[in-house]
Amino acid sequence: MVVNWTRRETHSCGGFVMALAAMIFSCLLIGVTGQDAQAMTAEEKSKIRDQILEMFDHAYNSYMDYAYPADELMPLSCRGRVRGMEPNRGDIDDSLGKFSLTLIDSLDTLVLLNKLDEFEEAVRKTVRDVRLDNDIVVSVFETNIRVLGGLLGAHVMADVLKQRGERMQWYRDELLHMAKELGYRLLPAFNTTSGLPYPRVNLRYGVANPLSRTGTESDTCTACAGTMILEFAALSRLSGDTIFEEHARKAMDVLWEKRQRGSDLVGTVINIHSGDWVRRDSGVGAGIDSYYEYLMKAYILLGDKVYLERFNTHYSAIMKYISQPPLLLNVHMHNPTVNVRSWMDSLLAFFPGLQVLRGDLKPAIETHEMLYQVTKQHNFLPEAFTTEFRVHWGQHPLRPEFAESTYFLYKATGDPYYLKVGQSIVEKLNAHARVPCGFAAVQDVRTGTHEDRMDSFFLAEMFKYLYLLFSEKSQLPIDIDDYIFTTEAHLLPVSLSTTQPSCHTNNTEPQAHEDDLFSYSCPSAQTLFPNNPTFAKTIRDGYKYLTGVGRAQQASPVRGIELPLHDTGLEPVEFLKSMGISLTPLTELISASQGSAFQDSQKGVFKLKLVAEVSQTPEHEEVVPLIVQLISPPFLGRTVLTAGPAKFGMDLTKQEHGVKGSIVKSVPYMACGPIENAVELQGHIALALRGDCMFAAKARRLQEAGAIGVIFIDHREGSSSAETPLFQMVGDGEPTDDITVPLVFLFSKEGATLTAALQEHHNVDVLLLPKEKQLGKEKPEKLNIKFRLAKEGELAEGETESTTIQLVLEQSESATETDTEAASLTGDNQKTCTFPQKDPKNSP
Ligand code: DMJ
Repeated sequence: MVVNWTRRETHSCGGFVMALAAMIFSCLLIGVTGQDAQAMTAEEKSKIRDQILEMFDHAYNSYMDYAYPADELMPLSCRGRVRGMEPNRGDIDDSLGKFSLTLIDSLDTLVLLNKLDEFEEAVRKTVRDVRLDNDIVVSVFETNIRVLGGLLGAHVMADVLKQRGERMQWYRDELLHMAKELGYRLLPAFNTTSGLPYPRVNLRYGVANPLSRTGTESDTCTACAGTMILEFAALSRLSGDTIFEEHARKAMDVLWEKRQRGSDLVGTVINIHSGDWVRRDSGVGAGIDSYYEYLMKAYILLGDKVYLERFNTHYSAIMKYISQPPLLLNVHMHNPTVNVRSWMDSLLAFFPGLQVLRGDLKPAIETHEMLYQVTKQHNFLPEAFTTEFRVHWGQHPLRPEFAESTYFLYKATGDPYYLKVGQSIVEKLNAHARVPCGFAAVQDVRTGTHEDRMDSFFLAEMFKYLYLLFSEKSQLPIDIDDYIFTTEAHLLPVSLSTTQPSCHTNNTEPQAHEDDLFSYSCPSAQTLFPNNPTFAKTIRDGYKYLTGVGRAQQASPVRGIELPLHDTGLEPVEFLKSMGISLTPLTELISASQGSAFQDSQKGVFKLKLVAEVSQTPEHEEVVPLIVQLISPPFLGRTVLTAGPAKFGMDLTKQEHGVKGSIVKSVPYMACGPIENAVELQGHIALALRGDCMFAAKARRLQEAGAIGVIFIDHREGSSSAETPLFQMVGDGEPTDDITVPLVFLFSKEGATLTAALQEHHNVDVLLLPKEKQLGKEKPEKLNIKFRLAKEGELAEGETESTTIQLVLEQSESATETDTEAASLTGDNQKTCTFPQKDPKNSP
């Protein structure tokens, strides 16, 4: 179905976007055939749905049986976590307010999973048992998204059930009253000059009170200040009390005002008094994530187009600087072409889901696929992983973001592939996180060890997204398209946009920006990928073996390595360890796959799996600059482009004369699919655009097509070696020894010079070589000083009595080490010394 969502005239605080969420999904969805996953039958889906229900029961009942009324379950010790009675975990404990956190966070999940008796019972318990006035310091952000959001979502559900006349007839808005009480307990946090909230508040004493034990903080994270609007606006509109929406809106206005005007990005940490940025790194993960999410969703929930326009402005900046498909990398907000770290955090896994809401499917599919490959390698997403997909921080607290994006992508594509992804999440949770008293967080995905922790978001979010993934709309107790998910997956009705808002017009108008396809229209999959029902698969295919998992056996990095000492001694292993190389004995790997053949290893030969993880790869490795020198007429070596090297392929520093060849553009230019101009490429150096798939995948393809080298050109507009430090291209996590051609990287400005040359002259010969070997570069001139003995009679009278040495100065451009060597070899009695002559240009 092609539906164009035409430009709509909405007025601040008065728009009507009730059906927006539903429209976005329905207009994105197309019939999908020919994917790389068989469609699931209704029976298969129903089986998995039952499995999810059983898992939820196991988690929820464990909490209720062993932990309630505590905030969280400790699933290894089968008891509740009560703050102050367990070792302090720092910031993580700030979400524990002695208010039965897990119960409140689970309420609307109970409804969605059709556990209506349990819901009614849980609401009674909440109303009866939960106190919100404890003398305890809590995180404003966490309390808002989990507790306030939980109470509001549950109130909305309770109301729906009551209206149907079957259940909850006793309900008198108690949850809404509790939400309002909590709202008032959070409000003191907004008492700052800027309007940005304090990060913590004492539920009983607020912030300023001497008894509050908080209020000394000066900074907060962007997401902490920018993730209040949905809950606070819903509270205002449901209760009729305007104050909440006003405060949350003000905080959003400040963040928008403080964005970096050049890049349109925001930093990670901001000073709540001055509004100055404290940490200027900018990404879409930890510290910022839900600020962007709430801009988009505030528009959907509240119908105020200011939020959408702000979102669109930020989104363009994200796609320009942070999105480096399939990666999302933090950059410096003032200097956004500079990546500030080489790892990603798992919180960014929500981003493909947000991109689906925006209608930008291609990068969503790409990043999601990358994340899926990482989960294949490590079972779960580690909290942080490097751009080479190695574990940077191995913890996994059962976060739901990957399941969330999987659900959104399934809704948008209808591709059963995403059901398979969902199934793998279910299986991995059961296999690696399930324990007798619930589900335990993973302390380190590399070892699979558990942590005594089951965060409330596991029940609030994970089970909602998984259950929805395998359910038909008709199987749900509510029409899910009438609701928007908060960042904690609580359900707020989009009908709130019709409730007269409490707010004043936003005081900061967004800058005018060029509209693109997505700014005001609903981009259908058919518009985006005309007549291509397998678009999702085609996009995914480029990332299939990103981490090496699943590649055919012959490419497996299992090697036999000859180590020189005894076959039983540990010394070689220890020796390699000391070099930072981890080795896993092959015996641990072969029993399942290769059987006994490997067992009969010869004496003195160690058969090992080379994990090839150099444990301490320096963050700032030295990058040897290379050049692309244009040598054919009319350039004749005068045009020299600075290029970056690769960690694989031919090592150009070891080539005496570099590699020479004429350049040919690869078709397709991205080189992520089959190469169509292999005949033309034979024996030439290929030009390929960065993006869509890994450098190694492109290099392999082009090498196979006959290219003798590859020049990759950055796809990010405006990048240049003058502004961005060179980096080394990395492989795809697989051995890259098969790639033998030289590979160099040009930023887009240098790349444009090269492609312009090619367009104008058709035949352009280049030389790829290290910068220091650049042809025709002025070498320091050498001055030869020669000594010789004067011949008899040559000297003036009176100078003959003793042997005289005459110093002859002779400037020679051509003097070389060979000359020197020749001189000494021939026994010439002229003694030659050389030293560099002073650069005439620098002479006074
Ligand atoms: C949840 O509490 C919310 O999704 C929040 O926005 C960040 N992440 C956790 C779960 O990972």
